[in-house]
Amino acid sequence: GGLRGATVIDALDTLYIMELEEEFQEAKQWVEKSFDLNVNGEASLFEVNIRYIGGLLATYYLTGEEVFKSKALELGEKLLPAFNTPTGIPRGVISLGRQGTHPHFLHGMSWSWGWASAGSSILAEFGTLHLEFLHLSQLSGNPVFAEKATFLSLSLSQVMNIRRVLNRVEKPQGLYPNFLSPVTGSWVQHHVSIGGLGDSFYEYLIKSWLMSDKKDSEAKKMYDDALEAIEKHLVKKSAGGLTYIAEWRGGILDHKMGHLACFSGGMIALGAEHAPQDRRQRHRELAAEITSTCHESYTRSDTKLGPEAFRFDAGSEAMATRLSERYYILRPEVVESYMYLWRLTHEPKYRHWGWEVVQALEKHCRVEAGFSGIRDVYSTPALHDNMQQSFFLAETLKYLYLLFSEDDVLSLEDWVFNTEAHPLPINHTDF
Ligand code: DMJ
Repeated sequence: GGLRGATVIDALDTLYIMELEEEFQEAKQWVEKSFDLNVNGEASLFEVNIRYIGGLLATYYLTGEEVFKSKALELGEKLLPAFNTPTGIPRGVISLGRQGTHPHFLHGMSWSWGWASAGSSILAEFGTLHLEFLHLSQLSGNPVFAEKATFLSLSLSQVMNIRRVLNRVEKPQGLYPNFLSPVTGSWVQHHVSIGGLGDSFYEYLIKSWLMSDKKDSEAKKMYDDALEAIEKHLVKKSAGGLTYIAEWRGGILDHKMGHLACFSGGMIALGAEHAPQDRRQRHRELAAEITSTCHESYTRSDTKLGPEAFRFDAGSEAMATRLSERYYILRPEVVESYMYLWRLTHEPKYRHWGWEVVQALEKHCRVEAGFSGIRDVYSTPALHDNMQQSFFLAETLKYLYLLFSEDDVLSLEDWVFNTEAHPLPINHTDF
């Protein structure tokens, strides 16, 4: 059961941007003829939103072809039952099949991840809906979709409600913990991370403001305040002079940075351009330092690819210390930061660093059928895991391509990238 074709949908806009016309047509035909939304099984609200809806919306905006819009709207409807909770904070998992006979499927089922503490919802999941849901809601206003309009306008109120809950709840030291109860609206555990479980929540605050053409000042304030708390409590410098962002567990620091957290170099650089004068230079430097630390995590490995997590303790700097953290699954975050830093500074080192990654991918990850993750970045010849994650085509290759393109290819003035690197247009006119 479940949705199929994640790689096809995630790759659509990359194929289009790279002008791979034949492959794009083949993928489009698959969407038209074989992408079946009436399936049973369960799905992650977050993943469906960032990969499928994000991919379809971006491809619609790039090509203007209706099929991508209508599939995005249809899928959007299927996600709404997840919001049926006492607080309106959605749960992480939804069942895709129609439940009961209600025409609007509002009685669909949703539940929390079994691994998330005490039935909680994850900050990076319910906090990463805003960009896509705003576009869904805007598109559903089109008369062609009149029938769906009232239903889909719910998408706007749902994400605004999430923001209300987050604004109201007390933040320990101004920080946002990763687990929130969808029943009570309070935090379930005090684990704070700019990497996994927290990451894209922060990203969507600054990007919501940018996508609104700088009108959504509430999102901007939340971003500025959150970054201030992060700077104060989580940003550290190692003995060897590397800046990193630690994790926080009930007040105790874990001196670890996940590969996922490496997106923050790009995010902070992007935000710095719009930071209050007194912080602008500091944020630019912080972004550059974090990106350089993430680059170190790559250069210190034998494959020149970075581990899933690296630490700054027990004499280690920017290296994985646990066997279980040595793998690389073709993740994009480091090249994502190179792309932003290149576009914003034009310092050639970012292109050099990106080229090192291209070479390492060719050398260690290329296999007959595509590219594969590797099990240990510190050992050669690399052992393949035989998986090509869909974000490799959606993000890693797209960001590398943009790193070596002119600035007007998906200009940062006109587009924001969702957390899966799908470009969504900035609203230069009012919604
Ligand atoms: C992607 O699906 C998205 O970037 C998400 O925000 C985090 N994880 C992966 C890539 O590593």
